[in-house]
Amino acid sequence: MIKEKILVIGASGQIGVELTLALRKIYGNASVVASDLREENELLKGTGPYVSLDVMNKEMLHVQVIRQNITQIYLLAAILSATGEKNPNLAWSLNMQSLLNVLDIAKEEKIHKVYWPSSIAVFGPTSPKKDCPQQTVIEPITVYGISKYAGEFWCNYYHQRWGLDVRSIRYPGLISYKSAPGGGTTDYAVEIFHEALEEKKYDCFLQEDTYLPMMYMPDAIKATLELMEAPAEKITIRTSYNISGMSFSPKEIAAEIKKHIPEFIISYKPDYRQQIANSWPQSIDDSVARKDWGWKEDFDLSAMTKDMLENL
Ligand code: VAH
Repeated sequence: MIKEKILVIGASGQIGVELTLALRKIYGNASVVASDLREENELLKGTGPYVSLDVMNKEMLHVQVIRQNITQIYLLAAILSATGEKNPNLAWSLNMQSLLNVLDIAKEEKIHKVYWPSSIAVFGPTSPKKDCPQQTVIEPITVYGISKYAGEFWCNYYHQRWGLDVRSIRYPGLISYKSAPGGGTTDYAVEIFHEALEEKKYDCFLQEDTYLPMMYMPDAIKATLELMEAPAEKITIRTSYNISGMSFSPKEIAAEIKKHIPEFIISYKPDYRQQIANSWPQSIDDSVARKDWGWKEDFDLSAMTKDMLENL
């Protein structure tokens, strides 16, 4: 059996840290090369090899893939929805060129598998708000959503045209205690825990009744690994899979936190991110992922809140 050697690009980010640690548990520390433009995240130090890598430098990336005998690539580097609206050209350039660099090198070096995350941010105001299906009207209004939707079709193209085994998941908003999120509209759902513990209060940048699809990071990591380990013949979606964990509003997560911190109070000061949130679905239909590769979430709002507060 060929020994797998995995390159994680964007390993110091919110998903990258936890995915790198999970992959090292499965494949062994030395078999998972973590890389990022930023310096190594504290949680990764001492757990395996780390290289400084700019995914926009295609030649450098190609050299690393050959030199390290890479057989799988996880590309997690991206500019998210809120930051992307402040710098649309950079968001488009980074989110698209990084993917095109990886897909092209993966084709040339016959990489066994590629993983690239999309997002429920691909859906726009004309998509169904409740139980938004895998296939539906999809008209994103953020640069982040546009880049993720375009990227889905590039993944599908490389699979159809050259047989590249590239797989993808449309993540909901992700909540974790190990690593900070970076520039997303759903980041309030992480900030609120830190503020509740430190300040016993939180000024939320979304309105109280803003329902959004969310997921606890352990479930997102589980889904990613289950998708990547599923037999290729079970994969019927080569753009990107809808998955769902839970949906909640700021009011609901605040009420759940108050069960543990009774004195916690929340106030609402919506900003430009409210318009982004309003354009997304409130809940997602993930029946195709459940059928194709047995997806099922473990955490609901109550279980996540308990686990977050215990670990922070
Ligand atoms: C963002 N956390 O807020 C990301 C996510 C569904 C949202 O893609 O931009």
